Amino acid sequence: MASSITILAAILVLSHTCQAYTKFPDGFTFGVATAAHQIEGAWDVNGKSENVWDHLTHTKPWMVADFTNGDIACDSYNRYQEDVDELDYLGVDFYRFSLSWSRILPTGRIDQINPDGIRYYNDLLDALAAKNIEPLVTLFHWDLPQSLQDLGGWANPKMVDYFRGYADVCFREFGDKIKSWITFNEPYEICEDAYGDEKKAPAIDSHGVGNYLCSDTLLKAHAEAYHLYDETYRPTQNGKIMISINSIWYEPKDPENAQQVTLAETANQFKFGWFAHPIFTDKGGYPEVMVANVAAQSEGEGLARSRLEQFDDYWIERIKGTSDFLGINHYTTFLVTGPGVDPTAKSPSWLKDIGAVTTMEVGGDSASEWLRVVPSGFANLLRWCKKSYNDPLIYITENGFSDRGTLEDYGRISYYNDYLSAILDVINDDDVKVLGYTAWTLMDNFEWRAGFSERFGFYYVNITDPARPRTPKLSAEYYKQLIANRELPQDDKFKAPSARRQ
Ligand code: PNW
Repeated sequence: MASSITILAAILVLSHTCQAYTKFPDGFTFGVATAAHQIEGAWDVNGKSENVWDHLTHTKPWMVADFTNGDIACDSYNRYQEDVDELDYLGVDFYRFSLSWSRILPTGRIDQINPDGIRYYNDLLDALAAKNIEPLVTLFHWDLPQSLQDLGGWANPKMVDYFRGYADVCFREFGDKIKSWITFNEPYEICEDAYGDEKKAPAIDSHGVGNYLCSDTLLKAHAEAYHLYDETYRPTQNGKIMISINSIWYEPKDPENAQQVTLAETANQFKFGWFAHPIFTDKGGYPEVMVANVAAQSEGEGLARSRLEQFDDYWIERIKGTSDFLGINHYTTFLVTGPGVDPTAKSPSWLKDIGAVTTMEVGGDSASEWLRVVPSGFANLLRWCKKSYNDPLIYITENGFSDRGTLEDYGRISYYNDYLSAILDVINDDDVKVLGYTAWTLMDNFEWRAGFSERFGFYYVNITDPARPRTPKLSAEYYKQLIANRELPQDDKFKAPSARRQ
């Protein structure tokens, strides 16, 4: 008897571990994402002013790997109908794109509204509506008007008012057509990469200082835009508004090593928690370990105050709860190997403040140095978000894979398949509430400082041809079939020839 129970239990465990879910729940939605500066081009056309990426790429062209820029990009300003036709071909439920602040408000402020900017986005929104594609619209995807950067950009507290003004114009002009808004795309990348480092424009590199000034302003600006929408526009427009936070998920290299486990948690608090803790926890404010570490480091540097200013009670309350969903952008996982200062860390810096050494030696590779293929890390991140943030409703607002631009992109298909399978696992086994998924990206586009050398698209874009022809890759067929059937495609044709059944 005992042995038959053991056998039964073994069979159950075995069937459970072997089980791969393939079917998405009813109501789960699929989309693709882009961002204005990465696709639109027309950088100085019809009233648009210079943004920080125009400025960086024009004044320091060597800062982009292949010396390309966003001047023309995919020419979506002129070819948006082609974009919509491609979206229609894929069969997506929604399209995530961003608005160009400097196209709508050339001074950055509300004193001057550019009618052509309003027209352009209305045309795009009408073209989407004609195909029944829902817009999911990001207010800020990194392309700050240069005039506002000249005043200090996100390190200037006045930006709270400027952002609120810009959001107000967008809600008023487009709110009848847009029911889903994202305030900021990836605050970590904005604050750390652009103000604490020079990985993104405006490349201020005020490590350990500018990054924390930025987060203070950005979180307040986010909260003000949320409350403005909630109080003034939601009653008539009935939409939703959220923030999209990027995570590199950190795991201990050795899960049995208690110190590595603790340090991985610290790293996740510094990365995801920096922006999620103030918004999605009951307590609010920055994560405790972050407050403590930066205070200790600052003291060691002989400073009278911490480089990380804490929010006062007013702002803690004002920021808490200001996102209808948790938007997650996720690509990759790093491993924590031990305590200490990462060899690449500047002093002072966010990285040094963490106090952990990490390695990217995990999973398969991509064309992007930072992007390792670790689907299990995605599942762990999602479980951690459920636990850490009161079981939030989650949208995956970006996920994707880079190569150098092949049409038979088996690496991309296998990445999507394995990361989507990780989502199905946590939905089914852990009741994580993931409601929708956004693939990055519709077509190869201006990949910031990597230019066009790293390609993430479902469509290949030939940037040497002025017509910017777009060609669907095999992954486009994969995603189309996935969306049509709401199920992970099993066909052999989507597997690399070496992985096919004989
Ligand atoms: C995102 N990471 O950036 C951006 O939102 C997109 O504009 C960009 O094109 C896309 O991902 C691909 O890079 C990220 O280090 C930057 O984990 C860095 C990371 C993730 C996303």
